[in-house]
Amino acid sequence: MRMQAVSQENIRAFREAIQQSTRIAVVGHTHPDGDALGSCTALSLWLAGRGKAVSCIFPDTPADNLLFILSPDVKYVYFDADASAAEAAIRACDLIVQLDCNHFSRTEGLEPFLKASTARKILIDHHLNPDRESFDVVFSTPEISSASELLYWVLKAADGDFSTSPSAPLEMTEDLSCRAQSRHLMTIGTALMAGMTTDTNNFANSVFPSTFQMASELIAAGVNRDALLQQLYSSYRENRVRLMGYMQYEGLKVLPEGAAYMILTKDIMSRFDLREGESEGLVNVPLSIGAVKLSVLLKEDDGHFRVSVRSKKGTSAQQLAVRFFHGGGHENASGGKLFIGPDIANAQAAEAYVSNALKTFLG
Ligand SMILES: [Mn+2]
Repeated sequence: MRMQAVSQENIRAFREAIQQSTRIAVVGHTHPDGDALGSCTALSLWLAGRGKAVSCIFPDTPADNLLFILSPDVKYVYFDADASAAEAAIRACDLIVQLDCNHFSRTEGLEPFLKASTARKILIDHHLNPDRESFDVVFSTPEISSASELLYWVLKAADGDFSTSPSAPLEMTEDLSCRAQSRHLMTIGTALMAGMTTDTNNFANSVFPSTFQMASELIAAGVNRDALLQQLYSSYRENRVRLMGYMQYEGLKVLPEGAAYMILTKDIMSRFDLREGESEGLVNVPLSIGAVKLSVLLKEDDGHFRVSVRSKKGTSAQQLAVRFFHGGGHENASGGKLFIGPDIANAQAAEAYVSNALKTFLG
């Protein structure tokens, strides 16, 4: 099986760029999710296995519940924790590989340094409308589950037996109560499986025949999917479950037009002592209602709301995000922002804005 998007020409250019470079920056997007962490970790391990000096750079520190995807064999740099280290790593590199984001702007504070860099640049991404002009080699496939899956096919085409290197066998510890132990066993295959699993919401969305094939091959190679699922979906704190219940009971608004929205304010987050990453998946819940085809979650941040949009097939989450929330992403899963000041007068005005946006969009 060969992914169509992984052309021989692109693979040749990918191989050549890596051969000709010694210091490589692997870059992911702001508020890194499982796919960003999984794909960037997997590529960093693969490059390190080929003797490259690699820095894996993110605009901000990952959420606690995703830290298990990190590998102790990778050097991570977070712009929010150490801006000068991130800048230095980008300045020093002779190759940049950006994963799981279609535009420099998705890297927030890293953007000016990436733009200024004269290093060769490779993009490996599955979002709509990639910024092709800014990259020398572009792997862009919107019809795929995740950046992790796309990277899997790229690495397979570039290096047939990558899944057994650098550290076989692919396995996670059975003792999942010990995060340090499971981190130690994070491998290329497990990182890619983690990224694909989170982006498909455990095989619920954006799943293609190639996705099952990747999963099948990785499980055959020894990736422990049970351990992965335990970490991803059965290791939350009680606070999250109570917050999810509260939001569904008190916070959910359903419009007759076939849309639903929820607003997660700072007040609610502090009442439930909610941490970054703990509202993951909440935006999907309203889509379980038959009449709801579009779901929006607003999450209050400093000076703006972070917006998540999900839709059923036939309704475009992406168009809503582009038209009303300065965002975009995938057809049925997009994100954006709602700015206090430019878009709405104050935080209390968010509800009227989102309600009107949904009515206009579906009306
Ligand atoms: Mn992704």
